[in-house]
Amino acid sequence: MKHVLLLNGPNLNMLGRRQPEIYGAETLDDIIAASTAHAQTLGLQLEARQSNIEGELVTWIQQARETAAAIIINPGAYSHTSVAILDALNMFEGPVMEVHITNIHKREAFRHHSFVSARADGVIAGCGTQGYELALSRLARLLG
Ligand code: DHK
Repeated sequence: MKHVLLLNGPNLNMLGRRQPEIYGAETLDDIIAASTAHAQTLGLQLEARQSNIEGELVTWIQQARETAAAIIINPGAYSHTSVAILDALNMFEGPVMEVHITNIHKREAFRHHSFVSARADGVIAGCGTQGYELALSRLARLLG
């Protein structure tokens, strides 16, 4: 089974309690459970991690070079600031899908640019938490 690393960045551990009118009522645990089930139907094995710390995300991406066939990442606010996460992803050889729960292009101007998009093979924004399942379906296709 191909291994997919699902990374969520800062404040996404607060989903369900964090501005639910913007981010929805589902918790990160709900998302991970639904994503794990969907991954199984696609013949993929999912490993989910979340951190509020940029360097921790960078380290996990570096380690994924040895352990994962693909990465799904919602970098949270680091999307808009982190060259370090972009650099780490540029060292990863498999497909990368970038997910944003909200449509970042419909929000404040500072959310319109994502450094990660310069590396991502696909970007899903504004599909709510379903975006994670869409990303998995795309990866199943890309991984063949
Ligand atoms: C999540 C965040 O935490 C924000 O900082 C981004 C993204 C948008 C999301 O839509 O999932 O700007």
